[in-house]
Amino acid sequence: MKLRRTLLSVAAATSAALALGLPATVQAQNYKSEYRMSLVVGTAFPWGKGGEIWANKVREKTNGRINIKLYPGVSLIQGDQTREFSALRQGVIDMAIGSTINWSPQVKQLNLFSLPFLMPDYAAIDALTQGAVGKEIFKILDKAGVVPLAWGENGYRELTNSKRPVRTPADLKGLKIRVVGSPLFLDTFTALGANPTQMSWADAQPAFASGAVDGQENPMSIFTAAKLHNVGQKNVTMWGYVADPLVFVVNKEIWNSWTPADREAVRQAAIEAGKEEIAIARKGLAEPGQPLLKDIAGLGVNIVQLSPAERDAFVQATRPIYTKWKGQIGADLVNMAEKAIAARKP
Ligand code: X2X
Repeated sequence: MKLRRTLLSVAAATSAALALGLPATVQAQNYKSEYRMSLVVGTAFPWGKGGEIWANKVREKTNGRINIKLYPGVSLIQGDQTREFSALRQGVIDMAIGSTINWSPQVKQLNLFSLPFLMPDYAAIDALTQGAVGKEIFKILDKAGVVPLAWGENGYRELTNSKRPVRTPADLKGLKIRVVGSPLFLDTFTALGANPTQMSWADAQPAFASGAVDGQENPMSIFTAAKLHNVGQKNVTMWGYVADPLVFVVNKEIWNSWTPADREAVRQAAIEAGKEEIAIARKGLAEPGQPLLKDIAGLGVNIVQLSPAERDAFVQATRPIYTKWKGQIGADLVNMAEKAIAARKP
């Protein structure tokens, strides 16, 4: 009886607070003491730094009402990054900064960014994420059951291996290459004559160390922070074949449990953190001379820069895969992306 009366009075106080527009602290009693943010990698990486920046900004802007803890290594789902989107939808994860690659098994349109050689430069990525294509993808994510707030970036995924310099598709022949996520990657590497094998990031690192796989593809910011040169990855080919943007999202129920003012604070924090994260991810790579590559070469890594003709051989070899997947992703969306890229400003 006593409990019931307490509950009733709490309910009465809450509705009175809502009606009167009382300070959010009164409503904050429905809030969780901690919200769980999923990430594949930690704060040594631009991606994880983005998570830290987002969490700090949210804490500041909500006066501590929304308190976020980072779970790197996709530890809430035992490292299985391709299950992250489902876990977000189900509420196992409250919020995340996720790669388009890891969510593409559930949201097929996200394969757009993994179409080989769609985006020739950083301006092309921006033309997609910051334009109509980005808005369309957010609509799709919203329909799929999460609240998308902002874009970040993992980066251009370059090819590395322990065996030999790769300058032509023929050089890739027979190399065992670890890939993530989507069957599109299996198709791309098979078309190039390699022997692709799908595994999580958690499983990949020991596999490089033991030599169970020869190579992989990841942004150079991941290469340096994970010290892949120490696990045999001594050959890098700068081919910029795909880039994976990151998306800042919140679970729908969690989102709806917050006051409108707090939702706006979380959204603003995500937009600001996304911009900062993109700048960190591009550091040393987007500026002339790409100073990060000099640092990497200094570690005894051989970096292959392709001539336009050499790069074109990879483009041609993967063209049938591009065409096949254009149909699977949706020709309208891919056409929209191609047009946005053709019209991009440098
Ligand atoms: O697993 C990868 O390769 C990584 C870390 O880049 C992603 O999560 C897409």
